[in-house]
Amino acid sequence: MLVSHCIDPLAAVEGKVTEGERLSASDGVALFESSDLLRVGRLADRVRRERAGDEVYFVVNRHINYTNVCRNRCRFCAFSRAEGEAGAYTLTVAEVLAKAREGLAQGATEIHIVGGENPSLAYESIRAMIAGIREMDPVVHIKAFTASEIACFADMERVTPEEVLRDLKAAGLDSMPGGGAEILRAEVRRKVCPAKISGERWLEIHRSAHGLGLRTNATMLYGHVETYEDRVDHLLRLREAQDETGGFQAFIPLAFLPKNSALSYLPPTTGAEDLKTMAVARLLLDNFRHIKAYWVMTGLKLAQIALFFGANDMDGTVVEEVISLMSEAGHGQAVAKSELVRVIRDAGRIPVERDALYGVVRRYEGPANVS
Ligand code: V47
Repeated sequence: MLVSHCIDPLAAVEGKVTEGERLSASDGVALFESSDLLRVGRLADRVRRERAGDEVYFVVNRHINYTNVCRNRCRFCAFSRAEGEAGAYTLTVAEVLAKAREGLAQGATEIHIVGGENPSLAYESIRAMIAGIREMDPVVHIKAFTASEIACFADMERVTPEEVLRDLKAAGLDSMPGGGAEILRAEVRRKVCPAKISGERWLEIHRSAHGLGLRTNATMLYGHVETYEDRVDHLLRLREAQDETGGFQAFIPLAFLPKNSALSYLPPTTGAEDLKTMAVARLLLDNFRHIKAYWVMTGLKLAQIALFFGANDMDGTVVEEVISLMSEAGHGQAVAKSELVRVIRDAGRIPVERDALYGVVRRYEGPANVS
């Protein structure tokens, strides 16, 4: 037994998965180091089927990126600008509300708002965006502001992030997206996002949100300077936080898009790497139900294949997303609901339009017409 595990490190991992045993950091590294993509994928697919079934979720949503002015200037980011620099923009509250209104008219059940950390943007405007959307629609789900934006608002207002979250929740905030996590380890953050909040603070703010009853997501930006050990450390820290709070809804791996960033000399990730990362996330994050293939970053075709590597969610219709646009991701900004349904069906799975909290809006069983 011992000998076969030495020759074949994946055999031990497969044994643990079969026994329902939690995977360790070294198991995670062994999975990443394996070049047997289909074997890793098959394992993740098995776990996905057991934990999340054959339904694949998507949401009709509208992303709004309200400003690209950012005090952090992370090296991986092609989106951010300094104040006054060519291309810098900050939407007015009225412009944000107009985009939200447009989203609602198109049937969005979730409005997803993120932006740069712009200290010149008054907190009153931030609050007014949330309160304005809530006034416009009492039920639409407002998912807004990464932990690092929340930390920026707290700094500006000289209050704690928890106080900011409490106040935004009172204004209408429902949940937080998973951005800003990057790679949680300090050594990596020093290299790619030295001015951003620490990994510990990111986790602390998510814990605070969970304590207030706000669900959140978690991301991992991979494929830049980090090692497999760094990715595994990141995933295990998320797993530990989830053990404590249970407040994370979904995990979203984000493949680094190098174009137009300060790290543009790095090559983009490959399809094999993207699929393996998806699979390892499914296997290590045994307490996350939903693993999302965010098609805006990878393209719809690879996101569909990710459904065989552990993913059970394809995010949504999106409409406009400036972060990937500035990185020239080239996969488009919007996809029709009918196209998401077609892609999911073609993968042999059941498309389910969900709301932001994974409540079922519509289950597409059989060859129904999609409108
Ligand atoms: O925090 C920035 C990442 C994130 C690049 O919670 C980049 O449902 C790739 O978090 N290449 C924002 N990624 C997007 C995000 C997100 C997206 C979809 C759904 C959810 C959710 C969250 O994008 C940033 C950063 O980690 N990012 N630059 C880049 N060049």
